[in-house]
Amino acid sequence: MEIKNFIGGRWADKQKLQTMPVMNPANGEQLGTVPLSTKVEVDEAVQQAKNAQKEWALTPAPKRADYLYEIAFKLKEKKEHLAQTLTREMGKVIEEARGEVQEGIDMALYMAAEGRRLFGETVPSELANKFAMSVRAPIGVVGLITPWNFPIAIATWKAFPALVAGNTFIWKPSNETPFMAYEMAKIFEEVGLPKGVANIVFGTGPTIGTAMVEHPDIRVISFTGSTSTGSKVAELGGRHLKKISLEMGGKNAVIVMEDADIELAVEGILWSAFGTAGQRCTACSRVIVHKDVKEVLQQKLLAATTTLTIGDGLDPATKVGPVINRAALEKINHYVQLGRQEGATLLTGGRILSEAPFDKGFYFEPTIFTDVHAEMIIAQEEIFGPVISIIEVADLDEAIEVNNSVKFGLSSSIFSQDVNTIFKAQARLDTGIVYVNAGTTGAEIHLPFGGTKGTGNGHRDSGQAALDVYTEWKSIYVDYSGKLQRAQIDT
Ligand code: UN1
Repeated sequence: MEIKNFIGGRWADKQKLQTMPVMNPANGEQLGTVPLSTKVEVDEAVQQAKNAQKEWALTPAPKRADYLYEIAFKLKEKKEHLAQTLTREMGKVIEEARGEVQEGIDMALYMAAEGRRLFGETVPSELANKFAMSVRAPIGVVGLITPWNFPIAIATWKAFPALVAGNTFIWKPSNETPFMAYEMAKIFEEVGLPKGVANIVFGTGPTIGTAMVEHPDIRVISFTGSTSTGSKVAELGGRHLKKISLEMGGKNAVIVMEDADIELAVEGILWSAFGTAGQRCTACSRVIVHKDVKEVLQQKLLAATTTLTIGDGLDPATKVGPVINRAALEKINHYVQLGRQEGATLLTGGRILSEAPFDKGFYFEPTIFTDVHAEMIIAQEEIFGPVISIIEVADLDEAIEVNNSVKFGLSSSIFSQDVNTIFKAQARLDTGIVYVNAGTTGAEIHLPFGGTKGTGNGHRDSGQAALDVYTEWKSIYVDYSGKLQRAQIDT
């Protein structure tokens, strides 16, 4: 199937663009092709978005929100089809794919309700007979650049707050997962979203991502992806004085204290480390364990890991699906080799699965390293695959120090039954998300999503915080005294 750009409400039919194949990572089957657009298509999309934005900004927010409700209903109606398509293009297991589509539905409903809120402030003026308030104003045309690991959920975190706030957008999805964007475009068309409000352009980062970041009429870029690309986006965007919202890497840890419920900790680690084959920004890739429970945790974790069924995510028995492509497999393998060279002990896994039935897809065995030191490369850099490192610590202080010793700060977790330990930890873990007695994944859409340090640049996706990315604050003073009142003039 041939995927097409969606620009100004039209499917770009006669495009003479080069294309790239889209593969199913579970079995190498070609699912279709995606166009490799150029600056010309970006310019056209921005023009359409710019024209549409004037009208869209004047449409009352509750009316804009009505489209989001319709989008939510369509997503719900098509949930199973979308989930299957998602598993086919991205590889995650079907129950996770359903969950991801649900995340999109939740986001649509949450932001639709914002249509009747979009709260600003009314405050007293320091002068008599004067009224003061602040409102959220739309920014204009925004650019959304989204990754392959959550091809629909992350797009909805960005697109829906942008829309309800009165912006129009150009969305560049990942080339690995264009089908979810294509399905969203169909939904935008089906609900009758005004032409030009939502535009989708497919292509590579260097070509069309750069064209978006440099385009003078795109005022905001919201990017989720790698730290190296994100810093280029920030650098280039900074030169053009754009608002750049970045969501990048993680090196998330689960801390297991000596009083933890070990069975629960094992379940939490297993799910957050090997779910989505470790390809979540929030995935657990370090286990920081108190020395008194290291042996028992390690044994139970090992036993549980060896029972995980690896395979095509469409098979409901599968617990760990493929990774996205050959390059990802090689990157993971490289880190595993590095871990061995650094002197970590390989407890289980560590192999690319290349025998049938895995030979046509991209499968990596769930892998556990132990006796890892916090400063080893495998304990510092993002691997983005099913690999964890167990690090032993003596106490809570050391656990927190190790957790905070990485350059990222997305998610962290602590398993303990002691309220003092838990509260001390949540205050000192320097991540944007902290879980207590749960793994590092599973953020809910109505809370801010994002991280500190190298994970981001101070912005947040989802929750109320997302509105800050897509709005400008406008302060309005209404003087009804009938005379000139001068503020800050001391007589
Ligand atoms: C991501 O990996 O970039 O919190 C997003 C979670 C999901 C979203 C992950 N709700 O694990």
